[in-house]
Amino acid sequence: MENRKLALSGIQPTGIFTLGNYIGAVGSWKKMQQEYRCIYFIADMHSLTTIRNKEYLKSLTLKVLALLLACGLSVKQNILFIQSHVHAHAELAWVLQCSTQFGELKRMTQFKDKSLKHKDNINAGLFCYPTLMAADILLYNADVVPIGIDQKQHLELTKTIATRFNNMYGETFKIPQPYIPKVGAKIMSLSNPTKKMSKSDENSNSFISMLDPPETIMNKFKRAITDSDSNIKFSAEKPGISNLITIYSYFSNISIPEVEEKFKNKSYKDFKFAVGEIVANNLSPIQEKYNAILKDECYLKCVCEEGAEKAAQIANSTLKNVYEKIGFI
Ligand code: AQP
Repeated sequence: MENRKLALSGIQPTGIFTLGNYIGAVGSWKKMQQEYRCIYFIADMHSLTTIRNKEYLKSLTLKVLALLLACGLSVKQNILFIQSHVHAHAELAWVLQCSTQFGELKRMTQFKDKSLKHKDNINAGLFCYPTLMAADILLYNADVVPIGIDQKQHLELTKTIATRFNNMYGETFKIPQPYIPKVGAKIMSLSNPTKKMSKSDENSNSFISMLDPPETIMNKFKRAITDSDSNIKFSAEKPGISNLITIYSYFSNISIPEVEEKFKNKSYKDFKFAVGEIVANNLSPIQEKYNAILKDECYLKCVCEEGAEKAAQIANSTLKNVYEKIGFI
Protein backbone atom coordinates (compact mmCIF):
# COMPACT_ATOMS: atom_id res chain seq x y z
CA MET A 1 0.00 0.00 0.00
CA GLU A 2 1.41 3.38 -1.09
CA ASN A 3 1.47 5.64 1.97
CA ARG A 4 3.14 8.78 0.62
CA LYS A 5 0.87 11.85 0.63
CA LEU A 6 -0.61 13.07 -2.63
CA ALA A 7 0.38 16.44 -4.13
CA LEU A 8 -1.64 17.92 -6.97
CA SER A 9 -1.39 21.13 -8.97
CA GLY A 10 -2.02 22.65 -12.38
CA ILE A 11 -0.88 25.42 -14.68
CA GLN A 12 -2.85 27.30 -17.32
CA PRO A 13 -1.55 27.36 -20.90
CA THR A 14 -2.21 31.11 -21.13
CA GLY A 15 1.36 31.74 -22.24
CA ILE A 16 4.81 30.24 -21.91
CA PHE A 17 5.15 30.21 -18.17
CA THR A 18 7.27 32.73 -16.33
CA LEU A 19 9.94 32.72 -13.69
CA GLY A 20 7.10 33.54 -11.25
CA ASN A 21 5.18 30.38 -12.15
CA TYR A 22 8.42 28.41 -11.89
CA ILE A 23 9.58 29.74 -8.52
CA GLY A 24 6.08 29.81 -7.02
CA ALA A 25 4.83 26.48 -8.31
CA VAL A 26 6.60 24.32 -10.92
CA GLY A 27 9.93 24.36 -9.03
CA SER A 28 8.11 22.95 -5.95
CA TRP A 29 6.40 20.33 -8.12
CA LYS A 30 9.80 19.06 -9.14
CA LYS A 31 11.15 19.04 -5.59
CA MET A 32 8.08 17.18 -4.29
CA GLN A 33 8.35 14.20 -6.62
CA GLN A 34 10.50 12.16 -4.21
CA GLU A 35 8.46 12.68 -1.08
CA TYR A 36 4.94 12.73 -2.52
CA ARG A 37 2.85 10.91 -5.07
CA CYS A 38 2.27 13.71 -7.56
CA ILE A 39 -0.44 14.55 -10.07
CA TYR A 40 0.13 17.56 -12.30
CA PHE A 41 -1.99 18.86 -15.14
CA ILE A 42 -2.21 21.53 -17.80
CA ALA A 43 -5.36 23.51 -17.05
CA ASP A 44 -6.60 24.12 -20.60
CA MET A 45 -10.22 24.33 -19.41
CA HIS A 46 -9.30 27.17 -17.06
CA SER A 47 -7.45 29.00 -19.82
CA LEU A 48 -10.67 29.12 -21.85
CA THR A 49 -11.82 31.82 -19.43
CA THR A 50 -9.38 34.23 -21.08
CA ILE A 51 -8.18 32.70 -24.39
CA ARG A 52 -10.36 32.58 -27.49
CA ASN A 53 -7.84 31.62 -30.16
CA LYS A 54 -7.93 27.97 -31.22
CA GLU A 55 -4.47 27.71 -32.82
CA TYR A 56 -2.83 29.68 -30.02
CA LEU A 57 -4.34 27.43 -27.34
CA LYS A 58 -3.44 24.24 -29.23
CA SER A 59 0.18 25.13 -29.74
CA LEU A 60 0.61 26.56 -26.22
CA THR A 61 -0.78 23.43 -24.60
CA LEU A 62 1.89 21.27 -26.26
CA LYS A 63 4.62 23.81 -25.53
CA VAL A 64 3.67 23.97 -21.86
CA LEU A 65 3.68 20.17 -21.70
CA ALA A 66 7.17 20.04 -23.26
CA LEU A 67 8.35 22.76 -20.89
CA LEU A 68 7.06 20.93 -17.79
CA LEU A 69 8.92 17.82 -18.90
CA ALA A 70 12.04 19.90 -19.57
CA CYS A 71 11.76 21.35 -16.05
CA GLY A 72 12.30 17.82 -14.76
CA LEU A 73 8.82 16.43 -14.08
CA SER A 74 9.04 12.70 -14.42
CA VAL A 75 6.17 10.84 -16.07
CA LYS A 76 7.43 7.62 -14.51
CA GLN A 77 7.03 8.99 -10.99
CA ASN A 78 4.06 11.31 -11.56
CA ILE A 79 0.80 11.50 -13.41
CA LEU A 80 0.94 14.35 -15.91
CA PHE A 81 -2.13 15.06 -18.03
CA ILE A 82 -4.24 17.63 -19.84
CA GLN A 83 -7.33 18.68 -17.90
CA SER A 84 -9.85 18.52 -20.78
CA HIS A 85 -8.88 14.88 -21.43
CA VAL A 86 -10.48 13.85 -18.13
CA HIS A 87 -14.18 14.64 -18.37
CA ALA A 88 -14.83 14.17 -14.67
CA HIS A 89 -13.37 17.66 -14.01
CA ALA A 90 -16.24 19.39 -15.81
CA GLU A 91 -18.82 17.05 -14.29
CA LEU A 92 -17.70 17.47 -10.68
CA ALA A 93 -17.34 21.23 -11.19
CA TRP A 94 -21.07 21.40 -11.93
CA VAL A 95 -21.95 19.48 -8.77
CA LEU A 96 -19.69 21.72 -6.70
CA GLN A 97 -21.13 24.88 -8.25
CA CYS A 98 -24.42 23.82 -6.77
CA SER A 99 -22.73 23.74 -3.35
CA THR A 100 -21.10 27.17 -3.75
CA GLN A 101 -22.72 30.48 -2.96
CA PHE A 102 -22.77 33.38 -5.43
CA GLY A 103 -21.44 35.68 -2.68
CA GLU A 104 -18.44 33.41 -2.10
CA LEU A 105 -17.40 33.56 -5.75
CA LYS A 106 -18.00 37.30 -5.87
CA ARG A 107 -15.40 37.84 -3.14
CA MET A 108 -12.57 36.21 -5.11
CA THR A 109 -9.84 38.75 -5.83
CA GLN A 110 -8.69 36.94 -8.99
CA PHE A 111 -12.18 37.38 -10.45
CA LYS A 112 -12.07 41.10 -9.63
CA ASP A 113 -8.55 41.48 -11.10
CA LYS A 114 -9.27 39.48 -14.24
CA SER A 115 -12.61 41.26 -14.79
CA LEU A 116 -10.68 44.52 -14.90
CA LYS A 117 -8.06 43.05 -17.21
CA HIS A 118 -10.56 41.44 -19.61
CA LYS A 119 -13.36 44.04 -19.58
CA ASP A 120 -14.76 42.81 -22.91
CA ASN A 121 -15.03 39.17 -21.77
CA ILE A 122 -16.25 38.84 -18.18
CA ASN A 123 -17.69 35.39 -18.78
CA ALA A 124 -19.41 32.99 -16.37
CA GLY A 125 -16.40 30.65 -16.60
CA LEU A 126 -14.19 33.35 -15.11
CA PHE A 127 -16.67 33.72 -12.27
CA CYS A 128 -16.92 29.96 -11.65
CA TYR A 129 -13.18 29.30 -12.05
CA PRO A 130 -12.74 28.44 -8.33
CA THR A 131 -15.36 25.69 -8.47
CA LEU A 132 -13.55 24.03 -11.39
CA MET A 133 -10.34 24.37 -9.38
CA ALA A 134 -12.07 22.75 -6.41
CA ALA A 135 -13.12 19.85 -8.68
CA ASP A 136 -9.54 19.51 -9.99
CA ILE A 137 -8.29 19.03 -6.44
CA LEU A 138 -11.10 17.07 -4.82
CA LEU A 139 -11.36 14.48 -7.61
CA TYR A 140 -7.97 13.13 -6.57
CA ASN A 141 -8.33 13.59 -2.80
CA ALA A 142 -5.09 15.57 -2.76
CA ASP A 143 -3.37 16.09 0.58
CA VAL A 144 -1.37 19.13 -0.51
CA VAL A 145 -1.60 21.63 -3.33
CA PRO A 146 1.66 23.40 -4.24
CA ILE A 147 0.71 26.93 -5.36
CA GLY A 148 1.87 30.53 -5.37
CA ILE A 149 0.23 32.81 -2.82
CA ASP A 150 -2.16 34.27 -5.44
CA GLN A 151 -4.07 30.97 -5.47
CA LYS A 152 -4.41 30.70 -1.67
CA GLN A 153 -7.86 32.29 -1.59
CA HIS A 154 -9.13 29.75 -4.15
CA LEU A 155 -7.72 26.91 -2.09
CA GLU A 156 -9.45 28.22 1.03
CA LEU A 157 -12.72 28.21 -0.92
CA THR A 158 -12.03 24.61 -2.02
CA LYS A 159 -11.72 23.66 1.66
CA THR A 160 -15.02 25.41 2.44
CA ILE A 161 -16.82 23.68 -0.45
CA ALA A 162 -15.41 20.26 0.48
CA THR A 163 -16.34 20.67 4.15
CA ARG A 164 -19.85 21.81 3.22
CA PHE A 165 -20.31 18.83 0.88
CA ASN A 166 -19.01 16.40 3.53
CA ASN A 167 -21.41 17.84 6.12
CA MET A 168 -24.33 17.62 3.73
CA TYR A 169 -23.75 14.19 2.15
CA GLY A 170 -21.34 12.41 4.52
CA GLU A 171 -17.55 12.12 4.46
CA THR A 172 -16.53 12.22 0.78
CA PHE A 173 -13.60 14.55 0.17
CA LYS A 174 -10.24 14.92 1.85
CA ILE A 175 -9.64 18.54 2.94
CA PRO A 176 -6.51 19.69 1.06
CA GLN A 177 -3.79 21.95 2.46
CA PRO A 178 -1.85 24.57 0.48
CA TYR A 179 1.90 24.15 0.04
CA ILE A 180 3.30 27.64 -0.48
CA PRO A 181 7.08 28.07 -0.85
CA LYS A 182 8.83 30.10 1.87
CA VAL A 183 10.83 32.01 -0.74
CA GLY A 184 9.17 33.22 -3.94
CA ALA A 185 5.47 32.64 -3.23
CA LYS A 186 4.78 35.84 -5.16
CA ILE A 187 7.35 36.97 -7.69
CA MET A 188 6.62 40.52 -8.78
CA SER A 189 6.53 42.18 -12.19
CA LEU A 190 9.89 43.63 -13.27
CA SER A 191 8.26 46.78 -14.63
CA ASN A 192 5.89 47.31 -11.69
CA PRO A 193 7.09 45.52 -8.56
CA THR A 194 3.84 46.15 -6.70
CA LYS A 195 2.08 43.86 -9.21
CA LYS A 196 2.42 40.07 -9.59
CA MET A 197 4.53 38.76 -12.48
CA SER A 198 2.04 37.22 -14.94
CA LYS A 199 2.60 35.25 -18.13
CA SER A 200 -0.23 37.03 -19.95
CA ASP A 201 1.02 40.54 -19.15
CA GLU A 202 0.99 42.65 -22.33
CA ASN A 203 4.36 44.17 -21.43
CA SER A 204 6.93 41.44 -22.11
CA ASN A 205 9.55 43.39 -20.12
CA SER A 206 7.50 42.78 -16.98
CA PHE A 207 8.23 39.05 -16.91
CA ILE A 208 10.99 36.56 -17.61
CA SER A 209 9.64 33.84 -19.83
CA MET A 210 11.17 30.42 -19.22
CA LEU A 211 12.18 30.48 -22.89
CA ASP A 212 13.81 33.91 -22.96
CA PRO A 213 17.36 33.73 -24.38
CA PRO A 214 20.22 34.83 -22.07
CA GLU A 215 20.61 38.30 -23.69
CA THR A 216 16.90 39.03 -23.22
CA ILE A 217 17.07 37.89 -19.60
CA MET A 218 20.09 40.13 -18.94
CA ASN A 219 18.36 43.09 -20.61
CA LYS A 220 15.11 42.63 -18.73
CA PHE A 221 16.90 42.54 -15.37
CA LYS A 222 19.01 45.54 -16.38
CA ARG A 223 15.79 47.49 -17.02
CA ALA A 224 13.95 46.14 -13.95
CA ILE A 225 12.38 48.93 -11.91
CA THR A 226 14.05 49.45 -8.54
CA ASP A 227 13.96 52.29 -6.03
CA SER A 228 16.34 55.26 -5.88
CA ASP A 229 18.23 53.90 -2.86
CA SER A 230 21.44 51.93 -3.43
CA ASN A 231 21.42 49.43 -0.55
CA ILE A 232 20.79 45.82 -1.49
CA LYS A 233 18.43 45.27 1.43
CA PHE A 234 15.18 43.33 1.53
CA SER A 235 12.29 45.48 2.78
CA ALA A 236 8.59 46.07 2.17
CA GLU A 237 9.40 49.67 1.22
CA LYS A 238 11.74 48.46 -1.55
CA PRO A 239 9.63 45.95 -3.54
CA GLY A 240 11.80 46.13 -6.68
CA ILE A 241 15.14 45.21 -5.14
CA SER A 242 13.42 42.79 -2.71
CA ASN A 243 11.96 40.94 -5.69
CA LEU A 244 15.42 40.58 -7.24
CA ILE A 245 16.89 39.44 -3.91
CA THR A 246 14.17 36.77 -3.69
CA ILE A 247 14.97 35.52 -7.20
CA TYR A 248 18.70 35.41 -6.46
CA SER A 249 18.09 33.62 -3.15
CA TYR A 250 15.95 30.98 -4.87
CA PHE A 251 18.50 30.10 -7.54
CA SER A 252 21.61 30.37 -5.38
CA ASN A 253 20.04 28.37 -2.56
CA ILE A 254 21.21 30.89 0.02
CA SER A 255 19.01 32.80 2.45
CA ILE A 256 17.91 36.40 1.94
CA PRO A 257 20.27 37.74 4.70
CA GLU A 258 23.11 35.82 3.03
CA VAL A 259 22.31 37.46 -0.32
CA GLU A 260 22.32 40.89 1.38
CA GLU A 261 25.69 40.11 2.98
CA LYS A 262 27.19 38.83 -0.27
CA PHE A 263 26.26 42.00 -2.17
CA LYS A 264 26.57 44.56 0.64
CA ASN A 265 29.27 46.60 -1.09
CA LYS A 266 27.93 46.20 -4.62
CA SER A 267 25.85 48.54 -6.74
CA TYR A 268 22.35 47.85 -8.05
CA LYS A 269 23.92 47.56 -11.50
CA ASP A 270 26.29 44.78 -10.36
CA PHE A 271 23.51 43.01 -8.51
CA LYS A 272 21.12 43.13 -11.48
CA PHE A 273 23.89 41.62 -13.59
CA ALA A 274 24.39 38.81 -11.06
CA VAL A 275 20.65 38.09 -10.94
CA GLY A 276 20.45 38.00 -14.75
CA GLU A 277 23.43 35.69 -14.92
CA ILE A 278 22.19 33.19 -12.34
CA VAL A 279 18.74 33.07 -13.94
CA ALA A 280 20.12 32.65 -17.47
CA ASN A 281 22.47 29.89 -16.29
CA ASN A 282 19.61 28.01 -14.63
CA LEU A 283 17.20 28.38 -17.55
CA SER A 284 19.65 27.40 -20.32
CA PRO A 285 19.66 23.62 -19.65
CA ILE A 286 15.84 23.66 -19.36
CA GLN A 287 15.59 25.45 -22.71
CA GLU A 288 17.90 22.93 -24.38
CA LYS A 289 15.79 20.02 -23.13
CA TYR A 290 12.60 21.84 -24.15
CA ASN A 291 13.79 22.26 -27.73
CA ALA A 292 14.56 18.54 -28.00
CA ILE A 293 11.28 17.38 -26.38
CA LEU A 294 9.06 19.70 -28.44
CA LYS A 295 10.32 18.10 -31.65
CA ASP A 296 9.10 14.67 -30.55
CA GLU A 297 5.35 14.99 -31.10
CA CYS A 298 4.83 11.23 -30.83
CA TYR A 299 6.35 11.20 -27.35
CA LEU A 300 4.22 14.17 -26.24
CA LYS A 301 1.08 12.47 -27.52
CA CYS A 302 1.99 9.31 -25.68
CA VAL A 303 2.61 11.24 -22.42
CA CYS A 304 -0.85 12.87 -22.75
CA GLU A 305 -2.62 9.59 -23.43
CA GLU A 306 -0.98 7.65 -20.63
CA GLY A 307 -1.45 10.51 -18.18
CA ALA A 308 -5.13 10.94 -19.02
CA GLU A 309 -5.79 7.22 -18.66
CA LYS A 310 -4.21 7.06 -15.20
CA ALA A 311 -5.88 10.29 -14.04
CA ALA A 312 -9.31 9.25 -15.34
CA GLN A 313 -9.18 6.01 -13.38
CA ILE A 314 -8.90 7.93 -10.09
CA ALA A 315 -11.21 10.79 -11.09
CA ASN A 316 -14.00 8.57 -12.40
CA SER A 317 -14.08 6.53 -9.23
CA THR A 318 -14.44 9.72 -7.10
CA LEU A 319 -17.14 11.03 -9.42
CA LYS A 320 -19.08 7.76 -9.20
CA ASN A 321 -18.99 7.98 -5.41
CA VAL A 322 -20.16 11.63 -5.52
CA TYR A 323 -23.04 10.80 -7.89
CA GLU A 324 -24.20 8.04 -5.53
CA LYS A 325 -23.99 10.38 -2.54
CA ILE A 326 -26.06 13.13 -4.16
CA GLY A 327 -28.75 10.77 -5.42
CA PHE A 328 -28.06 10.41 -9.15
CA ILE A 329 -29.23 6.98 -10.33
N1 AQP B 1 4.16 35.79 -9.87
C1 AQP B 1 4.03 34.59 -9.32
N2 AQP B 1 4.81 34.22 -8.28
C2 AQP B 1 4.68 33.00 -7.70
N3 AQP B 1 3.80 32.07 -8.14
C3 AQP B 1 3.00 32.40 -9.16
N4 AQP B 1 2.04 31.72 -9.81
C4 AQP B 1 1.52 32.50 -10.79
N5 AQP B 1 2.14 33.68 -10.83
C5 AQP B 1 3.07 33.66 -9.80
C6 AQP B 1 1.65 30.35 -9.52
O1 AQP B 1 1.84 29.59 -10.71
C7 AQP B 1 0.88 28.52 -10.72
C8 AQP B 1 0.25 28.41 -12.07
O2 AQP B 1 -0.50 29.58 -12.33
P1 AQP B 1 -1.67 29.55 -13.38
O3 AQP B 1 -1.11 29.39 -14.73
O4 AQP B 1 -2.64 28.50 -12.99
O5 AQP B 1 -2.43 30.92 -13.26
P2 AQP B 1 -2.12 32.30 -12.62
O6 AQP B 1 -1.95 32.18 -11.13
O7 AQP B 1 -3.20 33.24 -13.08
O8 AQP B 1 -0.70 32.67 -13.27
P3 AQP B 1 -0.33 33.85 -14.27
O9 AQP B 1 1.07 33.65 -14.69
O10 AQP B 1 -0.67 35.17 -13.63
O11 AQP B 1 -1.29 33.56 -15.50
P4 AQP B 1 -2.24 34.56 -16.27
O12 AQP B 1 -1.36 35.66 -16.78
O13 AQP B 1 -2.86 33.75 -17.33
O14 AQP B 1 -3.25 35.06 -15.28
C9 AQP B 1 -0.11 28.80 -9.60
O15 AQP B 1 0.15 27.95 -8.51
C10 AQP B 1 0.16 30.23 -9.22
O16 AQP B 1 -0.10 30.47 -7.85
